[in-house]
Amino acid sequence: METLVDIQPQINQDFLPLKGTDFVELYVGNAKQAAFYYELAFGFKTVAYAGPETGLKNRVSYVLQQGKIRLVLSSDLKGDTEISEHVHKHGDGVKVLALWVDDATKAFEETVKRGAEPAMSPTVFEDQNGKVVMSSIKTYGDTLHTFVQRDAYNGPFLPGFEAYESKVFRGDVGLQHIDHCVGNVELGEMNQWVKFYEDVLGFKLLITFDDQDISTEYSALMSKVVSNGNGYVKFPINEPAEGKKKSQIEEYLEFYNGAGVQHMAVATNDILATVSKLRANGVEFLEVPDTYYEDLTERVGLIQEDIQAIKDLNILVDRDEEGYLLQIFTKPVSDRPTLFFEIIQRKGATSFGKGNFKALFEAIEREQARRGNL
Ligand code: TYF
Ligand code: FE
Repeated sequence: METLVDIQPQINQDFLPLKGTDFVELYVGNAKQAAFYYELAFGFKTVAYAGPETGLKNRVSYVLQQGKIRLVLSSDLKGDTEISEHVHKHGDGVKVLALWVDDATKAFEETVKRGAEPAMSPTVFEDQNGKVVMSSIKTYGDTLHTFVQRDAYNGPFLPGFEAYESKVFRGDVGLQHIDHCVGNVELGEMNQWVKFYEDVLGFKLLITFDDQDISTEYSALMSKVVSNGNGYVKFPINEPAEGKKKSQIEEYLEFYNGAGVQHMAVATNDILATVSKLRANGVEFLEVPDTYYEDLTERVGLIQEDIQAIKDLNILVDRDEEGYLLQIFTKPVSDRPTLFFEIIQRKGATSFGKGNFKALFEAIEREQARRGNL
């Protein structure tokens, strides 16, 4: 006889089980140079390539890896692809947040049945290394979620890509995996995107930050974090809120020409080593004033790291009920004030650094003011 306990897991069965983030694809103006930057500055290594040499007529992609993180950098070759249109409108930016699944056909059918707008119906890609099934749905702005089913594939990335010997790589910086990817959406649209992740992808609302939590003297934003069932995939969604001056989210929306990925948070096991290497490589970070560190111990209690080293590298610290976290934010990685990176090390904490919002947003606003956009 089946008891309620036995059938419960079936009733609650996740209709979209995710194994993690498969890759993040950026459409960029010059993938060759962008690959050089992500190798030498951020410690990624180019491992696969597709382009004219492999049979692609009008586009090129470099696949870079560090830890479990895979970045794909794609460019147009002739000005006649959706890539050049995307780059013209948005500048360099994230096109695809790809999700690793066991069944890309079912992922497509279940999400489209629940209201997702299709971008690519399930398609089999094959080469000598096996086969991959992929499908895509649309999310905010021009961004896509691509479902990747790769259990029958054993090649360097995807069918059509060949292994690439990097001549540029000079060592990693200890980045391990993607912690979360944040989207900025238009004023008033945050809740409908949260509902999209809840209804269409079966995500759960994890945390809400209202404008009281995060308004500074100048600008404000609201943010809600959604997570999938196993917590491997977390997507905070930001929208601008009324402030005294222009919100950092409005600045993003103006320069990106709409909604898109604002930051990718990448995790390390040793943030002191990682940030030292990134700084030595020339990566620029937001700076908080020395006063941030004056009451640090009172605010977060004892931490294992040397406070002086944390301060020298300008790393931020926050604590929640479960532990603490260390984080730091790069300046935008393109000329447009759009995409940036967060480096994060979690020591038990599962939150997003709310205790740092004021210092962080004031640092962002100093940069906004320097750009004349405040
Ligand atoms: O992902 C988060 O929620 C934190 C905080 O413009 C944050 O990293 C939120 C908005 C923002 C920068 C950081
Ligand atoms: Fe973040």
